Amino acid sequence: MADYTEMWRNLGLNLENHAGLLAVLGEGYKNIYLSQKGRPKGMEYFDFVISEVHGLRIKEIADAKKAGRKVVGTFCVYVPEEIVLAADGVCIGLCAGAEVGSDEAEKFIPRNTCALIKAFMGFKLAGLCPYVELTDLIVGETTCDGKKKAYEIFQNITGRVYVMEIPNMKNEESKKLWQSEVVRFKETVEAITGKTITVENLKKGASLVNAKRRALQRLSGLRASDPAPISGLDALLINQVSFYDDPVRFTQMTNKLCDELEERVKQGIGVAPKGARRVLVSGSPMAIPNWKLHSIIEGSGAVVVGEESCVGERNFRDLLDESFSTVDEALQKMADRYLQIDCACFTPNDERLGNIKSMTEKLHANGVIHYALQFCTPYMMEAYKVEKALGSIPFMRMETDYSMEDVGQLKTRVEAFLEMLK
Ligand code: BJ8
Repeated sequence: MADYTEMWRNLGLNLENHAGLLAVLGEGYKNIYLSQKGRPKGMEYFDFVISEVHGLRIKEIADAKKAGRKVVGTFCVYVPEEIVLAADGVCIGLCAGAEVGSDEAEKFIPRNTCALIKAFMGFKLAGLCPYVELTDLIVGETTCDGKKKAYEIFQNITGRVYVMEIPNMKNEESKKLWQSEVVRFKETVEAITGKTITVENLKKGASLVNAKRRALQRLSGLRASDPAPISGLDALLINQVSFYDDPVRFTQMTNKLCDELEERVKQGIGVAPKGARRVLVSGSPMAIPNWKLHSIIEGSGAVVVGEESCVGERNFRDLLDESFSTVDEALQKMADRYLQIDCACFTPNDERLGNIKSMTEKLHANGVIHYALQFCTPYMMEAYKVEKALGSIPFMRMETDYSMEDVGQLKTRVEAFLEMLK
């Protein structure tokens, strides 16, 4: 990696702590990722992205900013990326998946807050997140209570938080509210970027994001094969990278990897033997570098074949209908597309139950592990309905955080669960 110290200093990072973070991340990646056997060659690109996640990618975004482009940070898959791209903005995910800066975060938010919220606050407060420092606008949303209230504090800290109001139900009144929120977001992005969003650039944005979704759908489809041509860990990583990377390059590299996976499927090459136990992971999102559950499952000899999660299927399941001819029509279609997302913040949320069942069937999963971050009430609560809906399909509920303290205990539980799948 080149020397980016000057760039990090200019961004106001805490250089000493940041060096420590990169060292831990590098070591963790080596142990969890690079030790896997039989990885596809196409993963080299994603290894490179990770090695440069605070380096080259940050430089690219900083260069884009110098060239006049605006940077929009998001925390949720309800935020329409197409609008940001239509205004020639750069859209990046800001969720964090490591236990960092918790002491700092706990000065502002309660101890018993979900790890994802604590981490994004902690990364900023400890001076460890170059992405947040590059943003011109940080988009929050009214999903769970923890996020909603944390954004108020994040606004005090950063001064550039904008919150989209996401309804809790999907009735006609809620739809109207959401449509008006999509319009308000478009106007906000226009104001920040100084660019008028036209139907032509919305078409361009829609086609970029749909191409990315199609590549991820293709990857997901290939994981249905037995033997699985790619590990769950690698597929999770690709989904995590989709929130950071340049969308055109990401799509190209994911499709290239899928070409290789298709070849593997034809030749019966897999990362685990044919007949290995197959697990679907469902629930709270896993932001980078949260690889904990996948590494436990795959370290126990099974393979993760899908993620029913926002860092996974929920992010790319639905395409945007590109057959619009006016800005209003595009925003309408966008509102419809995004409101289909089945986050547990909605009530009722029965679509999610059907989606989990159909993923289990399509991906030939032998069982489902429902993953909720501790204190993530929406997903913890919804686990009950998921278990009921799955009927006789083996199911395990797991609640954890980003710490490594419970790994031994979780491993024992996962191994016992996998025994049942035989
Ligand atoms: S659409 S899942 S990205 S809100 S894990 S912070 S829910 S307490 S992240 Fe999410 Fe959008 Fe929904 Fe997806 Fe709260 Fe739960 Fe923490 Fe969460």
